[in-house]
Amino acid sequence: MHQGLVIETQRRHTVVQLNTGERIRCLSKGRTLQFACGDTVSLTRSNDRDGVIESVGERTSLFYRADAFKEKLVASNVTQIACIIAPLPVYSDELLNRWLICAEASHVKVIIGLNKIDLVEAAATANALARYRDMGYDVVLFSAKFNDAPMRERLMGERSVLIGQSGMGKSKLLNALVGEEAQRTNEISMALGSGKHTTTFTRLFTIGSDATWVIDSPGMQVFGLAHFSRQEIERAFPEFRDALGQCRFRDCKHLHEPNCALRAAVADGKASQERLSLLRKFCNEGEAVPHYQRH
Ligand SMILES: Nc1nc2c(ncn2[C@@H]2O[C@H](COP(=O)(O)OP(=O)(O)O)[C@@H](O)[C@H]2O)c(=O)[nH]1
Ligand SMILES: [Mg+2]
Ligand SMILES: [Zn+2]
Repeated sequence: MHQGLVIETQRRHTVVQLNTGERIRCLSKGRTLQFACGDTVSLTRSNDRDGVIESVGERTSLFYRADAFKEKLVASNVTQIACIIAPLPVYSDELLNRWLICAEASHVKVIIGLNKIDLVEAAATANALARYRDMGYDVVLFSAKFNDAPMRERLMGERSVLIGQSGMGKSKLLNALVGEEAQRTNEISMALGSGKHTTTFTRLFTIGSDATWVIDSPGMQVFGLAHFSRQEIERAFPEFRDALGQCRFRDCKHLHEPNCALRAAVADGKASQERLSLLRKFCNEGEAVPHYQRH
């Protein structure tokens, strides 16, 4: 039995890097065994290049999305979620909120990276992000093309996953950090002919010493939060935290109930109506699904 780190997850196979640096293309033993980039796994080798993943080690964190029908693991054992957005193409503010909430509810640090600040349209986007700064989030302005330093600084020493819609510049940032050369050395993907420009799979790169991880993921247009309870979702909104438990009714859904502390927070200007609407929406998603098995 060998131990290794999952560094690439494709639809049909997974690439595991052994401590020796060797890369093994693996199939999973059973359909129920789920893993993601960043997982430590035990595997048996079938030959020089191939193997079978037998089990997954304990995790310090797990970042994944879920709807009523299925769940999709994104990254394991990360210390930080880096949400990457850009002025162009237009990003989805609701998706950004989903990542923020998922990170909070998963107890993983989260930062917002606004890429392409070389574009004139970036000024308006930066202004729109001020409200996230007010909530306490670190909003990092950078340009993967011309100056990645502000982002690089946040990523060094952390184990991060880059999350974002397609076209935001995640792969460009990764290129700037590790160099295209390093990415090309992943001969297993090359052998399978996945050298396309759009990222279709998740892959992990280490920078310098192995302390720094950057995981690049494919663009995500949906991100379900069905695996979190109402309480977990509510607590994931920092600006509403003081108001939690202060509503007149214990089971307040923060809709039309009298003396709702969350609605009062909005009326007092401590929180926005948009975020309260998102809170209600995300809570309903979770409650549509009775119980998810926790990983
Ligand atoms: N102007 C500008 N374009 C960028 C920047 N970063 C990435 N791009 C462009 O945005 C497009 C999408 O980048 P890519 O890294 O593939 O995005 P991904 O889908 O998030 O991985 C490419 O055409 C990049 O050249 C930047 O800082 N400034
Ligand atoms: Mg990409
Ligand atoms: Zn309420």
